[in-house]
Amino acid sequence: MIEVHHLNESRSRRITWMLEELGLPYEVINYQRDPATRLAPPELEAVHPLGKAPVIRDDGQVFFESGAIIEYLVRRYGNGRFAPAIDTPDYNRYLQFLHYAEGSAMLPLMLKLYVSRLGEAGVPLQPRIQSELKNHLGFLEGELAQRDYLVGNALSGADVQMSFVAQVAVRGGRDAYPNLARFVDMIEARPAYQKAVAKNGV
Ligand SMILES: N[C@@H](CCC(=O)N[C@@H](CS)C(=O)NCC(=O)O)C(=O)O
Repeated sequence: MIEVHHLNESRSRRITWMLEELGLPYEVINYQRDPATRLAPPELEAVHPLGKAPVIRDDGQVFFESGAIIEYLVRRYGNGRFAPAIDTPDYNRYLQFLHYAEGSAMLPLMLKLYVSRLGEAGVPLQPRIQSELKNHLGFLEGELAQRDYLVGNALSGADVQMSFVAQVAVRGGRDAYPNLARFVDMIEARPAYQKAVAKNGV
């Protein structure tokens, strides 16, 4: 059975959700963040060299990185679902969003989080962070203007991977990005998402 190493309030909710969408059985090993530092407990270092989540074990192999895990699960267990046919323009768009989430979109969101902790000392960085946020979130808002899903007409692994970006983005306010907010509502209304959260938390 697939083993998921899940940290509370983290990106690993994408993996439990993906597994529920796929209808696969899985076992969750839970870790709790330190309430003060928000860091993962040191036990995660037993399965991830950097002590981060998510991590999965399948067929005896342990590996990490959400995008790689989602791509693997869809390829191995999707039976044609949750990804476009390979060698199509949509497949390349699917890869684009699988990589864009952590490769580009998360950076300004994380910078905003960390720099806000600096108080006055962080003020000089704010204009650049805000302009990058506007750039990325404006791009996504436009991408979702005419469509419900980022690729094609059905949920794909790319939507699952981008869900964390969208959730963090709209946490700061729904009004500026109504299409992103609608995307988050669509995700959170899915029975598989609700099942994953009910079983394992966010
Ligand atoms: N790009 C990685 C990010 C992994 C990551 O930073 N996970 C966070 C949770 S959202 C974590 O484990 N934080 C705890 C810590 O850094 O101690 C992925 O998508 O898997």
